[in-house]
Amino acid sequence: MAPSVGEMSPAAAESVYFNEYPPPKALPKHEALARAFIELHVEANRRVVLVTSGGTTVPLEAQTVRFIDNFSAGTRGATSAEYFLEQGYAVIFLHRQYSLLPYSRHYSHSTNCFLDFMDEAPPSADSSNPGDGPIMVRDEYQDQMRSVLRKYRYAKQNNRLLLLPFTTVSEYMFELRSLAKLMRPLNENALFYLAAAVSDFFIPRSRMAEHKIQSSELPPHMQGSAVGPDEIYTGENEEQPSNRKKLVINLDPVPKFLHQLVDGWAPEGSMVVSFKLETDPSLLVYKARTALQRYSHHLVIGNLLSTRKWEVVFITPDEPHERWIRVPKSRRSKSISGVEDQVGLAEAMKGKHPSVEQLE
Ligand code: 9Z3
Repeated sequence: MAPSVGEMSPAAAESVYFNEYPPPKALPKHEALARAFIELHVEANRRVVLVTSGGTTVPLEAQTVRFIDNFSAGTRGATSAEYFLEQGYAVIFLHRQYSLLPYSRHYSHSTNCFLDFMDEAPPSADSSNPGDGPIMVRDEYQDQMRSVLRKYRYAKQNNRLLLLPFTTVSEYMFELRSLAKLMRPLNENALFYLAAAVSDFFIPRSRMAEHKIQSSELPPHMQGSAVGPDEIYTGENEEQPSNRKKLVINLDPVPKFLHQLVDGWAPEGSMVVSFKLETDPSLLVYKARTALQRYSHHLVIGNLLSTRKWEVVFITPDEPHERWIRVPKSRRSKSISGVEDQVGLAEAMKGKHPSVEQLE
C-alpha cells in the first residue's frame, strides 16, 4: 500500500500534498498584493511579521456543505498584530475569513457589538431635518474609540497592514508557503508568528466526495460521486432501520510543514514563533518542547484552551528554557460585556507591567 503523506519524507510529502490540491483561486491576487507590500517594506528596511490567525477547516466534500473546524476566534492573532504594529512592524495578517481582525475586533464581536457604543444625539433646533439627530459614539467610549481609530487609520494610510483571508487547511498551507518564499528578500527582518489553529487531520483530495454526502440510500441510477472511492460512510443505523446510514470519516494526518518553513521556505535569518495548544495541563510543556526541537523554531508559546487568555508558557532553546507569563486577576481587562480579553496578556508579554507574575 502506498504510504500516506503523514508517513513520507518531508520533501516527498510536500510535493504530494501540493500536487494533490488546486491552489486557492485567490492565491495569485494575494501573491501580487504581498509582493508589493514586501517590496515597500524592504525598501524602508522595516521589519515584517506574518501573523497567522483563526482556525482552518477540513472540508468533507469538494463542493463543501460540511466541514470540520478548528477552535479559534482569532483574538490572539488580531491582538498580537496590533502590538506588532505599535512596535513598528508591518503586518501580513493571514487569517480565517470572518474571524477577528486587528482594531475592528474591539467592536465586531457579538458580545462587543459596535451598536452598543453608539447613540443618537438629540436633534438641533436649526437642523433641516429636526426629527433626526446625528449618530454619535457614546461619551464614555469616546477616548477608547478615538485611540483605536487613530491607530487603525495610521496602519491603513501608511500601508502597514495587509489582510489576507483563508478558509480551508489546504488554502492555509498554500498561502503560508507562498508568503514565506515571498518574504525571502527581508532576510532577518522577517518574523513568523503562527497563532492560527491548524487542523491536524484531513481527507486527502483523492478520497473526498465531490458532492454533498447523502444520509440516505439513493436509487442506483442516481448514485454518482456522493462518496469518495474509499466509501467514507458505512453501516446501517441500528436505531433507525430505515435507509439512513452512519457517517464514518477516515482522516489522514496533515503533513507537518513547520520544518520546511524553517528549512526551505522562509528567509535565512528569520525568526519563527509558533503556538502550541493543549487541553491537558500535564502535556503542555512536553508537547511544546517537542515542537521546539522537532521544527527548530526559535520560540514555542504553549497555552491551554481554558487559561489561554491570561497564562502562557514560553519554551526557548536557550536559558531559561521554560518561562511562564501570567496576568494577575486584577489586570485581566474586560470587554464591554464583562468577558475577559487578552489585552492584559499582550501588555504583560511586552514586560510593561512589573506586577505580572513571572515564574522562571
Ligand atoms: C494557539 O495556540 C492560539 O493561541 C489559540 C488562540 C488558537 C489558542 P483565540 O484565537 O485562540 O485567541 O481564540 N494557536 C496554535 C494552535 C495550533 O494549531 N498549533 C499547532 C499545534 O498545536 C502548531 S502550529 O500542533
